Amino acid sequence: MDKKAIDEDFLRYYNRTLGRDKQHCTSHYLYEALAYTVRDRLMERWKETRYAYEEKDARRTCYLSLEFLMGRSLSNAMLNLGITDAVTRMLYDYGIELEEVETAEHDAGLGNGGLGRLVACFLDSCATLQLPVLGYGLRYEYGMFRQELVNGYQIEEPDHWLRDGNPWELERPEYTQRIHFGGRTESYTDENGAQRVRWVNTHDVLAVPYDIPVPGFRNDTVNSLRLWKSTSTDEFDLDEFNAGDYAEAVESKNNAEHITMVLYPNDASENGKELRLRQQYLLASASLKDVLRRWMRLHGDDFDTLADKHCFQLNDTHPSIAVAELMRLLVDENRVDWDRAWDIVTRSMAYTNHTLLPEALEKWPVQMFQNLLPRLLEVIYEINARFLARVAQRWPGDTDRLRRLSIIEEGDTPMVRMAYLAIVGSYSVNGVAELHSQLLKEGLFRDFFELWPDKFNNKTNGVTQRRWLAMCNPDLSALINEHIGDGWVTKLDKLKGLTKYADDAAFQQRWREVKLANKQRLADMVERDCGVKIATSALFDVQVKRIHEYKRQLLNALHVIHLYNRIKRGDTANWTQRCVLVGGKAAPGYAMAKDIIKLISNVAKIINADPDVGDLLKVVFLPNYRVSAMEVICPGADLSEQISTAGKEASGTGNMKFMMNGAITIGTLDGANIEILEEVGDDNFFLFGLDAAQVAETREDYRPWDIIDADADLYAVMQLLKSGYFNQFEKHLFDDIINSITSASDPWLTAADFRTFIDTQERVAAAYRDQQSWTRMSILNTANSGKFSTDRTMLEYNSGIWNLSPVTPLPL
Ligand code: 26Q
Repeated sequence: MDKKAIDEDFLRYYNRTLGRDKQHCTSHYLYEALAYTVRDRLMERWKETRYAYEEKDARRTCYLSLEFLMGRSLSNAMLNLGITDAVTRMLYDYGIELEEVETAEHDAGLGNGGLGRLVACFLDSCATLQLPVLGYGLRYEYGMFRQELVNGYQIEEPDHWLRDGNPWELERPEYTQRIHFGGRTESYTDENGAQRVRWVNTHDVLAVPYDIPVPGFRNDTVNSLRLWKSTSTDEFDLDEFNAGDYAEAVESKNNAEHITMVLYPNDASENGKELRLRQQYLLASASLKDVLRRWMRLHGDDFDTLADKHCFQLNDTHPSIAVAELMRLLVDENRVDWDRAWDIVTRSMAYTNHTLLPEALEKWPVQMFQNLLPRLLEVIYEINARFLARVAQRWPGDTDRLRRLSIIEEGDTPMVRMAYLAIVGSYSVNGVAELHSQLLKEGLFRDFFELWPDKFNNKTNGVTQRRWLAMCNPDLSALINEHIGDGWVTKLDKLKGLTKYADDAAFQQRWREVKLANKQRLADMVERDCGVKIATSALFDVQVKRIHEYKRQLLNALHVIHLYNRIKRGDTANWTQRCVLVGGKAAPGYAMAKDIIKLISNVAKIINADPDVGDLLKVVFLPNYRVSAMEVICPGADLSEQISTAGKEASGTGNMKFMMNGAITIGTLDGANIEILEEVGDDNFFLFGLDAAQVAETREDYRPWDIIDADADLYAVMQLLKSGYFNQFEKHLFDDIINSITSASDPWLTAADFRTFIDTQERVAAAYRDQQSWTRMSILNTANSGKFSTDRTMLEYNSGIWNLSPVTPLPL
């Protein structure tokens, strides 16, 4: 672990393994040599961790998720191993900056946003808490698309992140699994005279696992993330082959490899795509078979204690076909009785919901299931029949309730409701923030709550402070350590100790200096990626997240246009310089989200070029928002925009990253904002807008035109928009946006929250002018962010759902 040993390995990899020399010193090969050097230091610990789990026969959680948004691994591994200093000094002696090497690593962008990043933070915390938690996911060849902006429009470029190889993965062909699709079912009588079903004439593909190490923080634990890649079985379709269609027969190989080719870039459901269902089933089936393989090696075909030793946590409904697949594996393939199998399933599955938007609840056409997974459809029918029989017992004659609760939605196109399958098959159903969990019980899942009140619970999200403070903000970390020690890295509540420095002028000065340096780093990135120069003296006002109407980037844009109007009419007394940064990806098929990007780009272009504006206001759309960009953005932000329509954002986690890094939130009473406000107090949070109940009430009789007519500022903003000022050569470009804001059925109530947003932003501007009091608020935000560590979240999952015991591996 010391500098000398690291140096020797690094040189050996660089010169001998990679065959490079001083002459052609590219950061990519430096990165690769360093990655191997660091990986070596994980390998033994990884093996010892596996042995320790095996030895203890530890109960474990398998976290099933279609997304793992891991970002970069090198700096995280170095931090957790405790070798960042040694590596920095080693490279320094060669005249190399660590940051240059780190940035050569491609993000592992195997997720859309919040849900995928959340589970990555969970894995970090579980390894740090020494909990036996194993991630199961898909090894997409192409991750989240790279976003480019061309003339203000989003262009999607494929993200071939594996092109230069991936030093963090280990292929494990010995654990390959065979996955079935298609075919049909037939019943037969087994040798004991029992009626059974088998699934025949299937088209099979193989799932090959790749393991990725997940190091804990300086504790010798290295957990695993296992990602499946689909490949062909190399069996030719004989009929086709005999018919002379050799090429077509070989082409079917291709189809198998397509399954894990690309991540679906939608953060709300994309309905009906068969390939997506194939992905979901491949993940569920391969992971469960992997668990049963290991189980049978240790316990034979005795499954009695399987549920005592396993929990399967379902990351949203995406992997929820696992409920039916585990039934099929137990009943059909291992001859367990239905009732005993159901007992095992319902004692091992747990489901986390991440959305309140009803349109985002996954449903699959029954017909598609019939074609692709005929046996699973039968299993689902059986689960549903038995479930509805119980409902009928409890509420005799209540056919409407049966219709509402059925896993199968009747209609012209009957559908399988995946959330209902997940709820029926799980012993725990949780939301991701207090408000969200409450609204699930009152709304979306009310009938189920009435049936099983004890299943429902809340687990408020968090983020890992290792990546989101210690790693991404080293200067602030050093300042904190100097005053309260470094205990917060594993016990985030300790940040409370900063409270007593909140009014200390010398500490405030240091705090501002760190923030300024971080703003400079962010400004450099903005200049490099957008060509816009921004002044670090300005208030950095940041909104980065997926582009979605409910997140209301539009409200932000209206505020910007309002500020522009003020500048143009000379209303600039006591002005606070402001730089508004917006970033995020739009789902490629989401036209309105793409329009919003174009609007912000056009507004930015005009404002930034207007000589009347100068440094008073700058607007930037940051392209290609991703994990590694956030690592630069959140340390440099002053103001965190969390302005969703109340009752729509399940939790949010960007809000927590900003808070931890000393940004102050302007936000609605939505998701985890409510809990952030609770922790930090209303003096240190800019609250505005309707709450969830008022939103519901306002929708009843909503007249945006009345609001616009009664508010001169909003009226002026809408006039400027309508005049085509921001789309001079592209008439009608923003008509859809204007119509949505002015529509009585605008679900997001943008106009309704305009006035209080504008007024609150004015309070923000005034507060920023008093740098002392602003710095105090900033310090108090960091100081009170302790609750939002995923260490806390994981301890709550463990005590409330998983019940795992920590396992300490033998020291090396
Ligand atoms: C579903 C079907 C087909 C294709 C795609 C999808 C799909 C993919 C991703 C549906 C939803 C997602 C992602 C949802 C998500 O990220 N939700 C966010 O989860 C965070 C972590 O809990 C919360 O903080 C956010 O509030 C929530 O929006």
